[in-house]
Amino acid sequence: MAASRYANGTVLVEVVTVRCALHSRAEKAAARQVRRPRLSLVLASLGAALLLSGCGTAAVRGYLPEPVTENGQPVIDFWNATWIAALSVGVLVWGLILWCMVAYRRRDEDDPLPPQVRYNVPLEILYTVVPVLMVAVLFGKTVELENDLLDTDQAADVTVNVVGKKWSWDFNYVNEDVFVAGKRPVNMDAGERGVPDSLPRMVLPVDTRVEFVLTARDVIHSFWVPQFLQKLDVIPGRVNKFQVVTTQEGTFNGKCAELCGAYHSQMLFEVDVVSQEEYEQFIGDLEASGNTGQLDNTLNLYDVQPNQVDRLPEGSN
Ligand SMILES: [Cu+2]
Repeated sequence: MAASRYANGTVLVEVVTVRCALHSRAEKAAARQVRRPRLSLVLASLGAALLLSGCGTAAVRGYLPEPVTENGQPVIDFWNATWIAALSVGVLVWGLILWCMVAYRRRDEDDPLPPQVRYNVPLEILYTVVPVLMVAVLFGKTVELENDLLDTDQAADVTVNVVGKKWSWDFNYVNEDVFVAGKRPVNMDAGERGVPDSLPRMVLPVDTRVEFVLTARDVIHSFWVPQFLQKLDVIPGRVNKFQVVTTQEGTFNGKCAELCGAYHSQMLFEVDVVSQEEYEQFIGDLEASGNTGQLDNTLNLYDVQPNQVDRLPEGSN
């Protein structure tokens, strides 16, 4: 033993020092044991609070609105996959930065400076190729999903020609040959704000494939029902389309998502998804009130472009 080389007094001091060290290590370990349950308790309480407050389901869908069409879930899945991929890259990069900062921090013996490394070709090729591949995969997946969302090959049960106009909407029910005419929700002379009662109302049957055919009377608008988790521009002279399958009854807000002028923010509408009977009742009411025929594209400021005419539903102008 090294201690045997010293006088008795020195050995005693060393034994006391070792005992103290052991003692303080045992104290620290005990303290850690006391701390551990507290930490797990805090995490468990946080998790429970999150679930009980309803944040759990919102978090599962990446804080997107609750979907009410069949297209919703694929959009949520893609959104979650995208941000998880982005966060993983972020965590990796932040981790590497912190590790470099700690492991290669300046030390006392680094005077003036340690050897400097200027470049590393294999590493640079790696961190160029990997992000390019990741962006390519994200791009490919985006195109794939977008193609699915805009697929209109299947025959729809209900076709609605949605017409955007400053600052309201007309809805032509193409097959039923009835229409809803949106009134401007604002009295511009009096400066009154729009009220929900005056909003145009689109009624759709539940569990039904609906095709929206989008046209504009004047300027560019965008047809957006947040709970559909997709939106599409409404462009003068063009005919844009998409389909949804309604999955849930309820009343959902719709709005214009393209700045289209002074009262853009009041270009609102309401979507009511109802039972088949209620839908038929709604169509019957429109017929009874004389809203028959179509508010077609002859009312637009600009003609539908010749190469777009084929995209209009049969019988529409
Ligand atoms: Cu608009």
